[in-house]
Amino acid sequence: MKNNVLFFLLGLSGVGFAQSNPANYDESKIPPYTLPDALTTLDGQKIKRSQEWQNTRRPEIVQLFADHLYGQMPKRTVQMKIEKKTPDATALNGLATRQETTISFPAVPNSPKINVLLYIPNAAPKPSPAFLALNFCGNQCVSADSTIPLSMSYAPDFCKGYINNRATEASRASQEDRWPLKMILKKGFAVVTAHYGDTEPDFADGWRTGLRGTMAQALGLQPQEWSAMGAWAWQLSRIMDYLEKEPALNATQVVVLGHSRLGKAALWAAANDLRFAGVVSNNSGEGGAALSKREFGETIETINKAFPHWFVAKYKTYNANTAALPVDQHLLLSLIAPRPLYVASAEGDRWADPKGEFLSARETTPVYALYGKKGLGISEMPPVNQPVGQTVRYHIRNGGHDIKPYDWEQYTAFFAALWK
Ligand code: GTR
Repeated sequence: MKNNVLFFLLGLSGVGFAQSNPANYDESKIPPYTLPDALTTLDGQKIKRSQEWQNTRRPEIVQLFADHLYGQMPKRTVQMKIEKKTPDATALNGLATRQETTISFPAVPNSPKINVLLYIPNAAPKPSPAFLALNFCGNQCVSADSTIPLSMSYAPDFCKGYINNRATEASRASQEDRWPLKMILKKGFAVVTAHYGDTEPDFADGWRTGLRGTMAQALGLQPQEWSAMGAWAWQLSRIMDYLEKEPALNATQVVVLGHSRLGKAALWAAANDLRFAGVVSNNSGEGGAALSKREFGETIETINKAFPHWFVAKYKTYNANTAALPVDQHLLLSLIAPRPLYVASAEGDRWADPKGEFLSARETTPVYALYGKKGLGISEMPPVNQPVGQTVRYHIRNGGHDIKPYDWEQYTAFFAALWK
């Protein structure tokens, strides 16, 4: 079994990765830590107004995360080609119009193609708000709809119906329980997805054949100047470039959503791209919503050893020294302000540190207050299955590391109430 998968399974089981220090799940053993103040700049300036946040502290924090975790995002753009297939207005028993669109970069040899799958609600008023979320196992995994082309991209060993990491017909609908399409569409939201493997295969040297290797010259970035998380965040923004031209969608109401590693990527995408009108972090854990300095469950060391390509080399210098890290994830979440942000945990997902995800979301309160927006509004974790908060919202549901219909029920209700 490939190392990555072993650690993944250990992670999912909540069993600490058998690293030099087994995972800590005891609150009393959390080392003392100090969180960097969101409203104090590196040179000690106190931020009191939203304009100061936007002009000074916010860009400083984006650069800190680029330097220490996710890498630089390309400044150069590359010409995109958008090829739309003929839509099928009878999809999902007439509930939706299915649109398949391929994004490519013809000027760059061997560059990735991003195959985007959209389901647009037929009954809802147009243009529709949308959830944009990458998938782990190919577009065909989200639905039994047999007309969805099988992904040709690499998928991790945990994807069912794959042989040697390549899709077979048996992979169809393999993760449909994570995609309650009918419920989401009936709430009036479109669903937009693409396979994260289209941009960079998720293994240590996947960058060689992925975006970071094939487009290095075109984008003006060496592969090691950024990370797989940055590549998947870049993929989300390129899809957003396309959605801005999709008349059936309201491009000012696109929520970027991610589960687990794809939640980490979604947060980094929204930190860099203000076109995402809302963000959902579902069990994103270490390097996502959870505070690293708690060293609870998965740690910087364990994630860097299991997935060295997810973050830049600099992040590995904090493996045994989280105190030296000049940021923590509450600052990443603060970059979403003043946009609506939903952070969700699962009671059985100790590896992701639910309390660390809650505390991180809570610490965004002063930043949202600069804009007159309310955050979670409570200091202690809420009971299971009782969502809390206003512009920043949080829930911890029962069950394990996953994205379930309960989660989607809360997300659709949250954004429907904001945008009704
Ligand atoms: C685990 C990893 C977590 C999370 C998870 C997932 O192996 O340790 O950080 O990303 O994979 O993506 O499902």
